[in-house]
Amino acid sequence: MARIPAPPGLPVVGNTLQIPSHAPVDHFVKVASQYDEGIYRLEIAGRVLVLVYDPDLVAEVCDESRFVKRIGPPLSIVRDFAGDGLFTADHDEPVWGQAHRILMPAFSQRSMKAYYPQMLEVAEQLVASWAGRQGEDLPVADDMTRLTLDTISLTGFGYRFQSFDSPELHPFLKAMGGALTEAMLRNQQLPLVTRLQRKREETYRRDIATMHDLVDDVISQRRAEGRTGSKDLLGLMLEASDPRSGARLSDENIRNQVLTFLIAGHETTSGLLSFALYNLLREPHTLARAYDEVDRLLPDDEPPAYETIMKLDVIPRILEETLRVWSPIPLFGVTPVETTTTLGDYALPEGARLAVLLPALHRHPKAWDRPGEFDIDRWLPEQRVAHRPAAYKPFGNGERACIGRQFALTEARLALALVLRRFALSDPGVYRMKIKQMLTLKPDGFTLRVRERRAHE
Ligand code: MNH
Repeated sequence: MARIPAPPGLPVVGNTLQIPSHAPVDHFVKVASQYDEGIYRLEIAGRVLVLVYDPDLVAEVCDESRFVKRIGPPLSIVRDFAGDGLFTADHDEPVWGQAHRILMPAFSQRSMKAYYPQMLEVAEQLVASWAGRQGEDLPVADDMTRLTLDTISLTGFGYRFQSFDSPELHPFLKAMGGALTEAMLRNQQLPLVTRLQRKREETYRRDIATMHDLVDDVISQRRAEGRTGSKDLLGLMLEASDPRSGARLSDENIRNQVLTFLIAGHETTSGLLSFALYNLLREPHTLARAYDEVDRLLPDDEPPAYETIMKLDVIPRILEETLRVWSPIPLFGVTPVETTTTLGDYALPEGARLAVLLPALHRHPKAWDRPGEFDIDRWLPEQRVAHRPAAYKPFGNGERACIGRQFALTEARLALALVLRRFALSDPGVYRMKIKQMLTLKPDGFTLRVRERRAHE
């Protein structure tokens, strides 16, 4: 048996103080570059965390008979506000399976087609907003957040944020940012220390209350409308029952799911679109191919049909390659089941939790040629078959993988297609990538400028 390599830490606090609490992943990736083994361990606030990024070891970690999703830090902290919603439920919590089975139909291809008119409505608001701000420095991540928040709330719950009507982001987003950042911080604190921070605790509780108030507003608005038979997420949650057990979701669980979807359903897609635009500005050759594609498939000013968006080929490959190079969710955690004591040749420390470290996995030289190069042709069908399945996990793994994958990709394809059909993009300064982490990753302070590609009469 081999020992898992470990950077030296200090007595009691282990590696905790080495990890900058506002940018833990940045640190994890730096350390990863020092361990070719593709695995190392850290001790954070008294717990052992094993980081894994060797593609063969990750393939083992993805075996769901040996490793499962158990909620521990930081998701146990997110559970303070997302409760037993899908993202923060344990794998053996019955309500996870019930909600999963009730909601799956809402993520079928047919459902995507049903959401499409509303996705289009919001994407057109983005384009209209940018058309009115040509030549200005546009805050990319903020505007992508407006797009994705409005899209999930309108399609999922029939609720309108109308974010493009306001120069300020909705208070929900500030509360969410505060709570997620606090969860990240607490992840590295001993519980005793957390308890001593009275002021922070107050702010944290206030942020959670702000989010819950919004959720209650979403639900009560639907109840007031008395709209029954609606097949959107909220309609299913209020009316459908689990096909296996016949169980209905409790009011408390529905609240948790609504908040879960409001957060999980926008934050990551916003990151994906922001990173995609960043990549396009740096890859003029790829950008030119994307322009060619929209000019060919969306030749006029008409709103594109769902079928047209499904025919896109270059834009989806831009999204896939963006998710390889910049995954908005940079890691996901698993726990060995009781009978699992080893990984590869390594003995797993008792009680250890594991995390698949995506930035290091997605650029691992064992799995990827020219890993640092942005190359959308890796995703051509004939090249794709050669990929190792475990070397690309932007949506997580197995039954706990992302339920919103098709939703995110449909929404992102449409938004990029509409933006590229209308605008030429340019970088006002020379933006240097600076990651902002609030559990998920986004480019911080990234702006771009647009001007119309064709004259509109
Ligand atoms: Mn999503 C789980 C990435 C968009 C709703 N999502 C996950 C996981 C990853 C992930 C990774 C697994 C986390 C874990 O193992 O702990 N999600 C993404 C990315 C995008 C994304 C990279 C966009 C790009 N997610 C979306 C959208 C929605 C959504 C859009 C909703 C409409 N995601 C979820 C939910 C879960 C999840 C809900 C939890 C699923 C479960 O465990 O049942």
